[in-house]
Amino acid sequence: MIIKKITMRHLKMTMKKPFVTSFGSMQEKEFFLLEVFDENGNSGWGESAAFKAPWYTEETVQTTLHMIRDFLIPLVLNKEISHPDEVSEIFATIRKNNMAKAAVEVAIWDLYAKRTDQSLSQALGGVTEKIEVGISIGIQTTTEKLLEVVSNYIQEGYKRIKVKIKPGYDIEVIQKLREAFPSVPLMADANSSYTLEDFELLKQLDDYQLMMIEQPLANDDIVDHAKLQKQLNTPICLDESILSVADARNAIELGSTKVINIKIARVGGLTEAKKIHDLCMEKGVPVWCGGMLEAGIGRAHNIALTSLPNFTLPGDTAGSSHYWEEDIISPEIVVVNGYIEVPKGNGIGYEPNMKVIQRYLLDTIVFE
Ligand code: OSB
Ligand code: MG
Repeated sequence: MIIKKITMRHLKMTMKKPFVTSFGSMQEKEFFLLEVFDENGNSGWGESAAFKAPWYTEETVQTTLHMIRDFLIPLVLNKEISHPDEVSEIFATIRKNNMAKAAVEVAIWDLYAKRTDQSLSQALGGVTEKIEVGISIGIQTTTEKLLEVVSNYIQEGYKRIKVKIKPGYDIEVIQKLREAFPSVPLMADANSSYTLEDFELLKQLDDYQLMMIEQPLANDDIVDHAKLQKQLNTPICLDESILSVADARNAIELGSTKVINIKIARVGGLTEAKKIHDLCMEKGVPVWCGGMLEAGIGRAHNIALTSLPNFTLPGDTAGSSHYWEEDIISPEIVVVNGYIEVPKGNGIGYEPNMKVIQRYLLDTIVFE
């Protein structure tokens, strides 16, 4: 296929409620939609994930714009690409900037699936017809409020509960949750807010049968995580530390992680995500799909990826209505009894809803 034209739309949406982590509170989501056209007028869609501020990785909305517009689009525009796996090779001359790369790459995957008359799930080698859905809950104002929120999600059928923890908001919270919900699949995400000096505290988590603790230590560490995992019964799941299949291999070999959270954006696209999935499968390390508070296009890509066989743990991709009054795709993504059905239509299997997109649109750039 030849990439003939790319439309880059800048959107700003407001979430139903703020999402609070150890870094602060987020309610506005600004991102880009990439629509990539081939020579026959087919088009594929991608959504960028970086936030306004560089608290999760170093990328931001503005760095994404710069990289996509000035470096990545010129590398693919009017180029012949026979398979989307080639895109990450073309982008390899550009260091890091994984979220910018992923936004373009996933659009080319969708385009490829549509051209070849298959669902994105099929194109990736997906095997499951429905995926298990967990929920990630931000920090709440009081523990009572958290217990109430968790109870509602359990009643809605979510398959596992993930709560954010940080120094000063940890053991007591987990203890109260365990008391109230003795058998619910429960995990905690620290987003790198501890160091090895907190070992005694982290060790106490072993008393609460957590499925895993996500990214307790530094975002760029695997050595201290290995030391911690040796002393901890609770499995460690790395998120921020894994930016590539090479990182995954190193972390597994070192014993730094027993589970991996795969986010398409963090690892630079679907080809790299699939490589990490395949490596983990070979090594007996289960994976699940993380989230970036995406709108519908990003969610659709997550769902297709999650249909691969080693995604054996519930992911963070909730339904559209969890975050949005109205999502930018049609139909919206719905969770039924804790499952999302993997769409069978071509490509991502959801249509961009142009009326809704128009409402949130700040700006459009066309490259041809
Ligand atoms: O660490 O997984 C994370 C949200 C923003 C940034 C990082 C993370 C998260 C979440 C929520 O946990 C994922 C989601 O619901 O999309
Ligand atoms: Mg995380």
